[in-house]
Amino acid sequence: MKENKQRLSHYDGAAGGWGAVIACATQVISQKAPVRDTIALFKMNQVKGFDCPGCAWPDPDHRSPMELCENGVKAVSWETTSKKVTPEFFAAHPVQALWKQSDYELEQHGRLTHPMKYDITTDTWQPIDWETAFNEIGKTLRQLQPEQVEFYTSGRTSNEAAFLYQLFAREYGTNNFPDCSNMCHSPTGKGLGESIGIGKGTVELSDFEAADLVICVGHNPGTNHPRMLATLREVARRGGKIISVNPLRERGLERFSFPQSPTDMLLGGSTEISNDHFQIRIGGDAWFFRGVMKAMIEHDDESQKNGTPEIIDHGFIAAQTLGYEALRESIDALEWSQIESGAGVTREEIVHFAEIYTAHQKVIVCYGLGITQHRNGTQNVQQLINLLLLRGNMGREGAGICPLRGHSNVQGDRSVGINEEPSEDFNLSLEKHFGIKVPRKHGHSSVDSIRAFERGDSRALICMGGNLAVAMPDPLRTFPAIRKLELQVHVATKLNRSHLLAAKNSYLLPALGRTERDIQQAGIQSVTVEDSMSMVHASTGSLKPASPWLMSEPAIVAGLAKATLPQSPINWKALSGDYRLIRNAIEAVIPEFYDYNQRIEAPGGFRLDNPASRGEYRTATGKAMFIPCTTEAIDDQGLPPEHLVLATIRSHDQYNTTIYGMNDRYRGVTGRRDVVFLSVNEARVRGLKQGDVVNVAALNEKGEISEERTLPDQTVHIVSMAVGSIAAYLPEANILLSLDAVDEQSMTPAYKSVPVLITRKN
Ligand SMILES: Nc1nc2c(c(=O)[nH]1)N[C@H]1C(S)=C(S)[C@@H](COP(=O)(O)OP(=O)(O)OC[C@H]3O[C@@H](n4cnc5c(=O)[nH]c(N)nc54)[C@H](O)[C@@H]3O)O[C@H]1N2
Ligand SMILES: Nc1nc2c(c(=O)[nH]1)N[C@H]1C(S)=C(S)[C@@H](COP(=O)(O)OP(=O)(O)OC[C@H]3O[C@@H](n4cnc5c(=O)[nH]c(N)nc54)[C@H](O)[C@@H]3O)O[C@H]1N2
Ligand SMILES: [Mo]
Repeated sequence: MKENKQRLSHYDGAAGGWGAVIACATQVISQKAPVRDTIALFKMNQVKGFDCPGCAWPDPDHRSPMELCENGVKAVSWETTSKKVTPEFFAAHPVQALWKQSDYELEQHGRLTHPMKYDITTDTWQPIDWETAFNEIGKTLRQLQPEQVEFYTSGRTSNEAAFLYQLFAREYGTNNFPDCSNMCHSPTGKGLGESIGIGKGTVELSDFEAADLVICVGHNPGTNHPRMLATLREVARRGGKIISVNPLRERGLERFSFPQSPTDMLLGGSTEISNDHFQIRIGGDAWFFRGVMKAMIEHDDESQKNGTPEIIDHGFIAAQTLGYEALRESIDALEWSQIESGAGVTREEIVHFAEIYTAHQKVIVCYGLGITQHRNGTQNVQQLINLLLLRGNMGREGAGICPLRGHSNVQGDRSVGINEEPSEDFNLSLEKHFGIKVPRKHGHSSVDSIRAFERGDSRALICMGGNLAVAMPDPLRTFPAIRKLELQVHVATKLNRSHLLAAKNSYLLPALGRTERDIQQAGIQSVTVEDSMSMVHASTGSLKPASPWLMSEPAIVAGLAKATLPQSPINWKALSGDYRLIRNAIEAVIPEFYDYNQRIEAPGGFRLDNPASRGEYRTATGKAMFIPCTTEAIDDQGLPPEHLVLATIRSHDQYNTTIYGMNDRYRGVTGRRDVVFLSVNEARVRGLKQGDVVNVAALNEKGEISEERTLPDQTVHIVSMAVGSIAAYLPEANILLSLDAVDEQSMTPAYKSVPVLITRKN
């Protein structure tokens, strides 16, 4: 990017609108995606089309002719690009040379076209035929112990591919399933599971039509779930209230111009989404929500004395919950001064939030990574549930919890068995249906797997998509740990840095994308995915594959399984030849998927059973549980007073580790990513102003600067930001993160609360 194109400014337009339309067109053109393929966009998220690989927000029942959004267009044109990474490309670019390129440049080379094997003597990837690749991988896997192998899944994998993948790994003999959900919503699975008996959200789209208050905590829908803005717009237009809790003021949550509304587009109209914003400090959520509950309890005590209507729903609590007394005790023990400094907002603001909350009858709490990616991620999630339970906002229409999940099928992958701790029911069911033995020992999550590589306990990595090395914290530990492996297999659509850590036996296997036609023995195939609201629906690709040598993910898994397990009683060829048979098998093993093939025929698919949404709590006690908070996001004992807490965040032009472009439109950043976000006050006390250049250094547990973990040369961008807080982009800022800073309950890294010091660069 040229220097003169770099700009840091203030964006005061609405989210969406013409900016989104222009960005769509620019993206399609820059990817050289043929116009014919771009028309495919119109089929995205339509009844017979393919599911958008962009996000996991559900499709409305009444689809507009073009149910797409700016970031969906980016995700699709990224996949349908006509640029190619061929064997000739690899011959001309040794791995060492590719390593010097940025993550942005690596993926910009285009789609992988051939199966490749790394050749250590020439330091290049060289073509190999599929059969030889499968046989060599199978042979190496047979020489290893199953417990030494890690089977990673990134959340674009379909239910069909994921089910076959876990079946293969379990028949082989391991539960080592590191998964991208370990990096985002494992605290949701764990926290909601303990609190309400199901590790998923409880609301559906129709609940947003009934809710009178929607609380948005720690998520950024304008960028990460843009189609959600259309839902929030409807809530706002019919008089529902939306409030947000976020250290940053995110434009998408303030004002939205709907690209599919002629009035908005032609007359420059827009809808105010949220006007009440609670700017808590990074890592302050558990303090803030305990403060809100304290204010409610105090107010309720007064009401009881004065005989005015109760603030807390004691009837609901007595009938449907357990643990209220313990929660109350833990909250009574807190001083307001502690709460104010932990949350970074005043008691008055907290009381104001409690008043808004208690003035509404049907409340949905939405949340994202601002809640989960902390040392207390699981307990953060549980504080949101406590808040809802205090007023019976669970198990009824218009109320409940709504985690904004990440990858478009991350929730489905977990539903069909990508789980390092499977239940005994699931194990027995797999054994019975397939006549195999599966392991009982629990396996590794993502953080465990990297630690096992480091120790030398695990020696092989199979990746079903994703960019594990770059997505994980702590490249100083993660990269060398992966580089020493004996076997790496990457099933991918595009080249990324994880592939460049190749060492001994490394294979790069190119897969069909979701937009592409998948023809198997039984004809054209559909796959299925599950969105954030437990809706399961079909996705059918229609475009010509990027290369004739691509294989579908189910076919690749079947090929690996056959070559690794020659004695397997499972008919892998039949399963991968007809995905209806895979769905029959899923149905046989997991009863919630009954009549699977029939039910996906319905427009929009079907909803998996969600007992908590009808007030049935399948917890150990059969009741919804109040769970107090015992861990804090930040332990500031020993930290220097001038420290800041840093969150890593996504720009508008990126999808996780995939960088589409250098702009972050709604935050006023153009042409660059070497930026830190800081409030005017935090800048002033450090003698800094807009455009100054700083170094950011991570602090270790003792509060000492870690010289190696430094992010140099970041330009200060002054924005509306909470006290004590600073933000920078992933993955560049991952150098600051420690593989040891995790939520111990879910093993999710604390990507959003890293203690740092900043110093001016002279
Ligand atoms: N276009 C696009 N779409 C995506 C993705 C993408 O990268 N690009 N990624 C996908 C994936 S895998 C996921 S998991 C989701 C992620 O979607 P989100 O959950 O929205 O993730 P982030 O952008 O990382 O962070 C969300 C917000 O958390 C706020 N935040 C930071 N720290 C705190 C805190 O301590 N407390 C509170 N309350 N808020 C805080 C930040 O200011 C930011 O607004 O999006 C999915 N969709
Ligand atoms: N610092 C910091 N780090 C983070 C986060 C954070 O907030 N802060 N967020 C974390 C989160 S929420 C997540 S989910 C992880 C993401 O971790 P991953 O899911 O591992 O990473 P992605 O960047 O989504 O993966 C991109 C790669 O996926 C491959 N790919 C894309 N589509 C397909 C497909 O259809 N099939 C196959 N086989 N491959 C495909 C391409 O090769 C592409 O290069 O990152 C985590 N890392
Ligand atoms: Mo994610």
